[in-house]
Amino acid sequence: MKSGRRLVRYHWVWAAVVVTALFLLFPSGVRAASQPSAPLTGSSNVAETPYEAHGDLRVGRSGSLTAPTILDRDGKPFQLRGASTHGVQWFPEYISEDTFRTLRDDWGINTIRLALYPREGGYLQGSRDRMDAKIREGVSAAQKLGMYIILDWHVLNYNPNDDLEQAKAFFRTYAAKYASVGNVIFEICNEPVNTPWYDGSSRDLYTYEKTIAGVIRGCGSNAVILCGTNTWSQDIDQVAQKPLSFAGIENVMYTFHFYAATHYDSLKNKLRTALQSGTPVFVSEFGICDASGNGRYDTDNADSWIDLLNANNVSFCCWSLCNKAEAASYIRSDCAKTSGWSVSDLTVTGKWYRELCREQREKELASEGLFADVLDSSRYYYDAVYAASKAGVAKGFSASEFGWNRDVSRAQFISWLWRMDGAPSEDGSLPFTDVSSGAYYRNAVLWAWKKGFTSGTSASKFSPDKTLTRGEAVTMLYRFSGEKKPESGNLFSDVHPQDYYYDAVTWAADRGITKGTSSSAFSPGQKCVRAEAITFLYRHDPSFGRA
Ligand code: IDC
Repeated sequence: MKSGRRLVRYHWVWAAVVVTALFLLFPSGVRAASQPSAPLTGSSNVAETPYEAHGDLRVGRSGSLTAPTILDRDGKPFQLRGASTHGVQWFPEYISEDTFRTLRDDWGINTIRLALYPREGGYLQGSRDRMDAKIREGVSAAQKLGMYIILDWHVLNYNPNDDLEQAKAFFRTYAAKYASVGNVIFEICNEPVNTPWYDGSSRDLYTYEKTIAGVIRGCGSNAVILCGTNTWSQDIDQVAQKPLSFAGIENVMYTFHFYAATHYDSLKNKLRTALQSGTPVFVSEFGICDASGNGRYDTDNADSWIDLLNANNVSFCCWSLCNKAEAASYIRSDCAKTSGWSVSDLTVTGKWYRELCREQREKELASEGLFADVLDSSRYYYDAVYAASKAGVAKGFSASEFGWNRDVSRAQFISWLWRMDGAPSEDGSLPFTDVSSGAYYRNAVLWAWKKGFTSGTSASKFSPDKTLTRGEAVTMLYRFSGEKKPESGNLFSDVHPQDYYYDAVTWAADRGITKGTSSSAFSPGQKCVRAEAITFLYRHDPSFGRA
């Protein structure tokens, strides 16, 4: 049941992509793919959001990782890919369900970070009511969309103890309000400066964070808590001397920030030192430009930073979701849209981050055995694709893409049938001059020819690369099945007794392997896409020869 639910994740992500692709492929309607489906088992239509798939998070050890990391409900390491807003007092328009949905579906983002500045005209300086309203709107949108959301007390450039009472009041309010809302994460101090991690005084960071974490836990919230570190959250290596776990406070991580055009090896080494010493790290903010949020970009160095984070399952959020005229913004300053952006609406940061997150989402799905283009369990080919892949009969076009709407070659289809028969090795020679001795499909063609499942496209040609037609697919399958044609008659007006595929189509219709492309047409000459071909095989034998 668990894995069944897993398999339907993100189907809403791809629905739009798939529909668009269908109309591009079949402008006159979705004929080929809308084959009436036989009853399919083992799937549901329930969409699974990131939160539905991963549930409440906790911080714990996993495998060979040197430091505790984010674990999902199943205890598996999980990486958050987040979008950090700019200051909510300045850019409240991006805290909306539509914005978050675009980020989730089009960008592959699973987390939103609300940058809640106490100062700079923020929460403690006149914007409290407006920001409270935005926090409520943001959290309920994230709940609805099944995304994680970080409430970031965006201390910037001062000692957070200066506003300790105000911070306690803020977190008391929100930890109590969201104690039972599992997708909320608290970041209690963005970027302090001149505040040592621990010096035994009541003015150090340890004191501040222990106090605030205590307030949050006191309200009954077991949410993950992110603690800032000194020097704009760069001194992550100081935490190990006295982490909050020494005081019995769990589910805590420490934040580390970098900007790729400013920070290079020496800062990477600080991160490595911290991870080696077992400090759980969360990159709640980074940029691919310089630390001012502006200036040049260094995407090569950003890629190198991401490699380091990925190798350690460190979660990250990129600065910032707004259209301010500065390099860090995702959206171009001349674009006022707050959702549904096209790529040309994005800055270098926006394009780079969207690509990164989309790619990482695909890898994440592939690692769970999912193809990013086959996530909608209501598609007629959904069960067939995963059953074929599990049986080793049809692999994906790549690790993350099945290629359901790509053509199938004759060689490919013969190879699938051959694998269903256990991939026997065959001796002998072929009459076909276009099947070379080193071809991956040679054994399969030899097997099919000896068994009489194919006689080629002429006496000397098999035409391995030719795109398979629906008529050919059903004919090869009919011969492979060894079954007899039924007594019942043919239903399709485009299939006639003199056609070579007549018996095969009649058989396939009788067995429920095909219901045609409409109630009266089989479209025998139409090319067969991978989804259709694999579905024919599946309906003939759902075990793909493994039963
Ligand atoms: C920057 C914004 C900029 C704003 C400034 C002061 O990009 O528009 O004027 O804050 O509020 C951080 C901070 C983050 C900074 C960002 C870029 O957490 O607030 O945003 N940055 O300077 N740390 C390192 C860089």
